[in-house]
Amino acid sequence: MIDVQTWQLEVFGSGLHGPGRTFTYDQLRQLPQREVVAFIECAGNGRSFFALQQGTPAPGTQWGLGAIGVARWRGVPLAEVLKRAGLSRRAVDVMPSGLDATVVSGGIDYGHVRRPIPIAKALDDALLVLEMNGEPLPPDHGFPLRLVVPGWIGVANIKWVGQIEVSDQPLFSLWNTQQYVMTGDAYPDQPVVTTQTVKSAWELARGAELSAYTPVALTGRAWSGTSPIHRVDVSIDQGATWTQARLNRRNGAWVRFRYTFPPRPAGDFELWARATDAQGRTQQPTVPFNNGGYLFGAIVRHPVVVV
Ligand SMILES: Nc1nc2c(c(=O)[nH]1)N[C@H]1C(S)=C(S)[C@@H](COP(=O)(O)O)O[C@H]1N2
Ligand SMILES: [Mo]
Repeated sequence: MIDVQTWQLEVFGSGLHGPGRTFTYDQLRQLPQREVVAFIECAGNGRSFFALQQGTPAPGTQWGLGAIGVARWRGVPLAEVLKRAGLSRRAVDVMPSGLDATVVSGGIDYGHVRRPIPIAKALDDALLVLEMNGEPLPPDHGFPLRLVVPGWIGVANIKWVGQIEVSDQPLFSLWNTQQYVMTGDAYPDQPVVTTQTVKSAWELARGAELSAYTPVALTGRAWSGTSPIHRVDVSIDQGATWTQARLNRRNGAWVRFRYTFPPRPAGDFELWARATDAQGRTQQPTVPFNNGGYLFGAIVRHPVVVV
């Protein structure tokens, strides 16, 4: 665990007027604070479905849909810290760096986990958080300081931040060149992964048993990296017919949906939930493959057994 008596945040780089500056933990706590409810979701959430549903496995942790969490985060807007460090109008990229071990692969040391975000996002809603759900950040989630980048993939949300580089040139690290980039036949331009896609998940075990000839109240969650969820539709006949689910009040990061599974005789069924966000992005039956297995946003076929 990092000792806040000796820990300091160091802000430096060519995107600042002067030499930059450091901030102690207490100094950060005295700056203006803001709160946001945001999910942190790994870019690889849902990766196992590239194999399960599309027959094209992607290497890496075979996540189902559990690589996401939502919390209430409180801290200092990154913009406030950058301003006080002497932000220049020439700044283009802002790159926080973690104090966890450097990453060594194939004999090469790639340095600390770090990944740039563009200055526009940095000044918009990126938050240097000190608290999670009303308490100091737990060690696992980045104590003493973490960057929360709402709507962006997990790795943008750097934990245990010790340094922030502000640059007047684009910045590169392992995490926006070799990793977290869309590669494969469908992505000749190899775009860097930034925002999360639209997804939904049932709050139900895969293969759960439902009672025959009985209506069953089911729930799930839907979320999107770029705008609130607008609607969720459900199919239990492989997309032939759809029923609009009811949406609870959203809490800023995801929304719970409700659907009543209708009376059915015994047999195997698949629940399909299809979320659509306010920008009209909607879950599709399949998604093009990418080598990293990122952003699996297709409709997930959730098996249930009526008994
Ligand atoms: N310093 C640092 N920050 C990091 C990581 C890391 O390994 N080191 N992992 C990233 C990835 S890949 C994800 S998905 C999220 C996970 O956040 P959580 O542990 O709070 O769920 O943290 C991100 N921030
Ligand atoms: Mo991740």
